[in-house]
Amino acid sequence: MEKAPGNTEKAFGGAFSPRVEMARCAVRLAERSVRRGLPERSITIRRCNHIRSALATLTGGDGAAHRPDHQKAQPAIPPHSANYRLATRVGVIYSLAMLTLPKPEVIITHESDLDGFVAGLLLQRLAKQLYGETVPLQAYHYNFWKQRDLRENSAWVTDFTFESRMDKQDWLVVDHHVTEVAAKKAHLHHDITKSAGLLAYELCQKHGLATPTLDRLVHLSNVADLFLEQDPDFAVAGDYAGLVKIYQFWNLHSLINGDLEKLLDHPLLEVMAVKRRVEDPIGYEWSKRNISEISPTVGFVDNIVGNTNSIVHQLLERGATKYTVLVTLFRRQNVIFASFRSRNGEARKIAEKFQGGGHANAAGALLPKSIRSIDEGADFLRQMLNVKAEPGINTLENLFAGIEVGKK
Ligand SMILES: [Mn+2]
Repeated sequence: MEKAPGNTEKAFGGAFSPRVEMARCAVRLAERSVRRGLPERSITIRRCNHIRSALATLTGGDGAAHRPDHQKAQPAIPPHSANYRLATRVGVIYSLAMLTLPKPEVIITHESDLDGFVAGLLLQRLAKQLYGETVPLQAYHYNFWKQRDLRENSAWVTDFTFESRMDKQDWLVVDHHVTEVAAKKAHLHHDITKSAGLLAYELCQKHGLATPTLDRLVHLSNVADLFLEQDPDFAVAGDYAGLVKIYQFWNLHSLINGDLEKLLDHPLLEVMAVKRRVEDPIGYEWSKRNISEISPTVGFVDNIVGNTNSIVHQLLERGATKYTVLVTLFRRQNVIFASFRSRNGEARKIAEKFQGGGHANAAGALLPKSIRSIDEGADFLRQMLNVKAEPGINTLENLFAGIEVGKK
């Protein structure tokens, strides 16, 4: 039986759900803040999240599923409707929260993958749009980032886990890693269901920087970063992600001259597609026969050809190994980099023992500089992960810290 629409239902186009209810509350909250003349900065992370959800609902993001089919093709919200005015109002408030930030002294991103690459370049473009200047971009691997002193008064950080040391006034953090820390001073644009690139792009979209080319690139990067295997673009997305792995962050940046659009349909993707078709099956078969024990649960996958990421993923998915965490090693600028993968959430825990980080099932760490080769790297991992508790050496972390100090 049809229920007569109440005021709320009228205001939100007849759709009614807990989400719409939340959106309505968020709109009230935001409007109240503005009426009271509260500074925009007082719109905290929690409110920002509510507002973002409210916007998604009002602009038909999630509400679309509840609408009858014949309405789906229509614009999400008709201009001049109550919804349109509310959406505009909320959008403006959200933008104001951004505009109260001073120009960042630096934009910092994660060096090791396409997501960091896309997110960093998008934020740089957003800063250019807002402040008319090119803000320098810096990229770090986890280990260096953890040691970096956060001296800037204002900065934007993306694709790094939010930590309390980053909770600074005039700092914006755009990230998707799980965090226990709530932002009290910093602006945090956070959602674990989206890649950092997509979150950065959402901010760009609010400032009129969306283009069909960027839509496509951000989609591909998102599919690759979140490993959305059901997406029809999954294989191609992997080719894009491979570009950063094969050619590396700053080389790729130079090749496209920092112009993200040039990445779309770049001729090097042809190389990536051939590598995927020819190298990956050969690499999978070879690696499957070359897994060695690091600890009872961690296996080291040797890899001589093919996309390591996809080979390791397939080894885990197909249950081709008894190990629950697989580690691969590769050299970057004379440092050995360890990449950990799992399906049971153990990968990050292992990476953290080596001062690294990342996602629960996909994490990485740089090994100490004294480790010169892949073989030494495997031995080092073996030693560190098989340390028996001895008096004086309480934890693996202490042992690792000892090695770092020893170098100085
Ligand atoms: Mn990421």
